[in-house]
Amino acid sequence: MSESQQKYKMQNTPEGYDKEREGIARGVMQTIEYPSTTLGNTRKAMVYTPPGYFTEKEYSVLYLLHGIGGDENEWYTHGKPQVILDNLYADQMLKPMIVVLPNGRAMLNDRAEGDLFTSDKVQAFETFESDLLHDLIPYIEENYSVLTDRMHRAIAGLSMGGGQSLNIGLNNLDRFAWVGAFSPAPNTKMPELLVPEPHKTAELLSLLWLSCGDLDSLKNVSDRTHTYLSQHSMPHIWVEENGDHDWPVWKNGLYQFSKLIF
Ligand code: FER
Repeated sequence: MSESQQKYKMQNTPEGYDKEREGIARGVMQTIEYPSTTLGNTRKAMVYTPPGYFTEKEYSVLYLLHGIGGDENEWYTHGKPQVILDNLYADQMLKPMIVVLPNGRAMLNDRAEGDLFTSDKVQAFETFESDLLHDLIPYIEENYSVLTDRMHRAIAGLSMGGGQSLNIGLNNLDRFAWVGAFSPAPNTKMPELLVPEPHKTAELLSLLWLSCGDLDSLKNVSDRTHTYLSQHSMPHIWVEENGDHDWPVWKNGLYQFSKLIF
């Protein structure tokens, strides 16, 4: 990872980056179902295949995770990642990638219903590590034309999904070379547990992205992570932007992060 990540200057997100544009090629968003050995049931995810997806080519994969109030539809409903990514393709600013939108609450009833902060529901965001590694990734690799090495696999997410991306990504560097957290939540492990060996992590990781709104009440999680990474000379991109714990920050995170990966 390059030192320049420390001095990263974010380019402004252009006007209309998240607005549907006429006359450009579009990717396809679909809901899939996969067998989960972790939970013993069938689980849903959404999958975005890019414009012109064809199976003679092999694609990188970004796993994009939702927050505590969401499920596999949350990014699609609120973030319109397919619009952001279609626009980036039209401007030739993106490497070809499939984006998988999982349900990160790995429990039998994984709908965002009732009190979302009960311990079993919070625990389910940890259980997801097994579902992702042992069930969803193998399913994607069997059913889509994708590259399967760590350099072509990224994980990013918002809030609880940001915490998951850090916890899972940094704990499985043999599987992920690109990790992004947008406003990571208190499920984020303490930094000395996330990155116990900064030199080793720095050597393996291609990008560690951390961003948060300055009005976000959870910003202490990003602050403590950024402080530790800086103290240990661990290259990463840290973006503190104007905003709250909300979609403008997360969509901007997706826009910026996706341009940098692969
Ligand atoms: C918490 C506050 C917020 C917490 C999780 C969240 C597990 C998650 C917020 C989100 O995903 O938007 O104390 O504890």
